[in-house]
Amino acid sequence: QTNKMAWWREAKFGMFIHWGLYAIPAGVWNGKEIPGIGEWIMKRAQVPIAEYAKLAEQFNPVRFNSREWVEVAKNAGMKYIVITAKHHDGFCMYHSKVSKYNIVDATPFGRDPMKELAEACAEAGLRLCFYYSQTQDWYEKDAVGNDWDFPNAEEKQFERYLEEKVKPQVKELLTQYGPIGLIWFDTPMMMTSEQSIELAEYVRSIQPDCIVNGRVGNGFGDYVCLGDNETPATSLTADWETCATLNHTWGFKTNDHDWKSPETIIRLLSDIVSKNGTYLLNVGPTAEGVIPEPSVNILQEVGQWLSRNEAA
Ligand code: JFZ
Repeated sequence: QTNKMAWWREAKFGMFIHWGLYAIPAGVWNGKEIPGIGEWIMKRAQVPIAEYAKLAEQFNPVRFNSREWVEVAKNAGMKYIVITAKHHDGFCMYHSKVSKYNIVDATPFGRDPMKELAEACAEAGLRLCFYYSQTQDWYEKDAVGNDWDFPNAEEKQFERYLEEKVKPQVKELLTQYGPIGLIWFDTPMMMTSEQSIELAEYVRSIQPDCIVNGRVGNGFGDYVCLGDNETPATSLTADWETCATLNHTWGFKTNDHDWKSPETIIRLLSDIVSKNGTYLLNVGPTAEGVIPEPSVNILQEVGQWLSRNEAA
């Protein structure tokens, strides 16, 4: 346990990447602006699966370059990357045999960005980690969250979804891309203690050194996850991480231009690190596969400050 946490305790600073089909509408559905975080647009606008899935047919991020993304993270002083392998919308951003609803089989792009990122991370010495939404999956009847396509909650077999989709996909993520630093689960909601333990143990059974974050649920992760930009008043004895956005959304939104300043980010980073925490800072690439320029600029300034102060 102590051993496998060592790299993460030293890392202090990581890049969170929210990237998926939601980058296409980017906060606007049928010409209407949908309030809230961009990656929740399917739920917020109650978009039927049949309609949302059409986004896949036009997802072609030809400007995606894994080396460029890893460069941005590395130059910012970040030591690991956590990217959305599957967010709440259920669309897999990697090549899955468990679900055809994935970036290789369902888009004109046809490439597996996780393979490319795994290579680029290995070259640059960064740890690759995966975000995986284990409870909410708006593409599945048996998962949690989509009550517009699936109004009959009594028919839901959550356990079946865990066995037939979550576990097989977690296994894919832990066997197709080399060593994975951590799996970042999210919004445990109805997960029971037994289910949380089992999922965490399942990860460990495949890659014993893979860290499991706190949102696997019920306190069974390897460290505590705080909310968006939340920092405790004092240092904690437990390992902890704050995940945070640079503007007000995780997934890309065309109309969110309210960026934090580099000074603010530097202050937050210093505060978090001084309290023994880790800062997981988000970027939301566009549907073309580009990290928005304001994000790149902020991160570059943070990295320059770090190297000037030799704090990296
Ligand atoms: C969740 C997701 O719903 C969201 O889309 C994004 O991926 C984010 C990183 O995680 O949202 C949460 C969940 C929990 C808290 C905050 C945002 N929390 O505990 O403060």
